Amino acid sequence: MALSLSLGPRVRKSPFFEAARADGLAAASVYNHMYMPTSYGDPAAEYDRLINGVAMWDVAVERQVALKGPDAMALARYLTPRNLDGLKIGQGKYAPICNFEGALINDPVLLQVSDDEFWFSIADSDITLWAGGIAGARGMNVEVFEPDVSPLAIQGPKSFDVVASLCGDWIRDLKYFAFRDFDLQGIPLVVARSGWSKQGGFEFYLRDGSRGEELWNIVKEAGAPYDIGPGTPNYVERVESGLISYGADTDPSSNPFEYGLGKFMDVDQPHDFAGKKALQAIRDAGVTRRFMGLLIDGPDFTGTNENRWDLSWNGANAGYLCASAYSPRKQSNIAVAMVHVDAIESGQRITVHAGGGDRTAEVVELPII
Ligand code: THG
Repeated sequence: MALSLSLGPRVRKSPFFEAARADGLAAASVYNHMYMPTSYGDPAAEYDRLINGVAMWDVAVERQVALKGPDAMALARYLTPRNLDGLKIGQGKYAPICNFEGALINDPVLLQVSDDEFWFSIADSDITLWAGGIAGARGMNVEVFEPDVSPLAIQGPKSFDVVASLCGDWIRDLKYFAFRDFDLQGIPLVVARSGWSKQGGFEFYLRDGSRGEELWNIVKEAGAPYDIGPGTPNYVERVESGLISYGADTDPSSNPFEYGLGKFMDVDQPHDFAGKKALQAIRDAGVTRRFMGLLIDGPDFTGTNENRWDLSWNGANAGYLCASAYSPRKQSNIAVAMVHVDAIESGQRITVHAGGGDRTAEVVELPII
C-alpha cells in the first residue's frame, strides 16, 4: 500500500501550499520543519518541463536565517569558512557552514540585503539555533531570526522569457546568485538568478507570506504561453548535475572538501571562524572519500532508492550511494555517491549493493551531464 504523509499543524505549510495543492500536488517530504513538495504525479512531464520548458516550484522550505544589526557581518564571517571580502548587496555567494569539527552542517546561499542585514538561505538544518547560540555566547550585537521570506523558483530554459515578461529584460543580465528588490504588482519580492538546477532560472523570494497564492497565480498566468507547469526540486536532474542535497548526501562526519567545496572556502583567513582549526587539519591531511558520480550497469531503475546502498571494491566497503535514478539524457542508470579514494584511484568498477541485488558501476567525476 502506498504510504502517505500525515498532515497536521506541527509541520509548517508554505504560503504556496494551498495553491500547489489545487494544482495537483501529489507527494511531499519534510524539510526545515515544513512540507516540501516532491511530486505532482507525473515525473516524466516534470523532468521534461525543467529540461526543455519552464516549471514553477514551491521552495519556501529554503528558509532564510536573517542576521541583522551592527555585528551581522562579524557573525556571518564567524559562521562560514567562505571569504566574504567581496560580498556586496545584490550578489549572493554559496557559503558552506561547518561545526567546530569541520563537518558540514549546511550549504546555504548568503545574500547581503542591506548594510546591516544578511540572509543565509539554508538547506535542511536548524541554523537559526546554531547562529543564535553562537551570537549569544560571543556577546554579539545582532538579531538572529527567520524572516517572512519564501522562495518560489522558476526553472528551465524558458524561465528567462517568463520572468522577463513579469519583471523586464534586466533580469536577463543578472549574474548567477545576483538579486534585486522588485515590486511585482504590489507584491514585495527579491528576484534572484538562482535555483537548485543547472537548467537556468530564477527565484522570487516572496517577502509577504499572506500573498503566496496571488504570486503563484501571477506566475502561472505569465507562464501559460510557455506551457509552465508545477514542479519540484528535480530528483533526476540534480543527480545528473551533481548538485548536493544536504542530508541526503551528507552524514554527521561529512566535510566540505569531500564535496569539492574547497573552492568556496578560505581556511587561512586571519580571523577565527567555526571549524577553522579542524578544516585546516583536514585540508592538510587530504580527504579519504569524495562525492562522485556512478554509471550503474543493468536494467533501468524505476523510481528512486529509499535507503542508502553500500558500495564495495576489492572486497571491502567503499562508501555509500546517496541517490540513484535512470537518466533519460545519459541513457544510463546514474547516481551520486560518497566513494573511498582508493576505489576511485583504482579506475576499476565497484559493486553497488542495490535494493534489488548487486550491480557493477563505473565511478565518474561530477557533473554526470
Ligand atoms: N535556493 C535557495 N536557497 C537554497 C537552495 C536553493 N538553500 C539550500 C540549498 N538550495 C543550497 N544549496 C545549493 C547547492 C548548489 C547550488 C545552489 C544551492 C548551485 N550550485 C552551482 C553549481 O554547483 O554549479 C553554482 C555554484 C557557484 O558557482 O557558486 O546552484 O536552491 N534560495
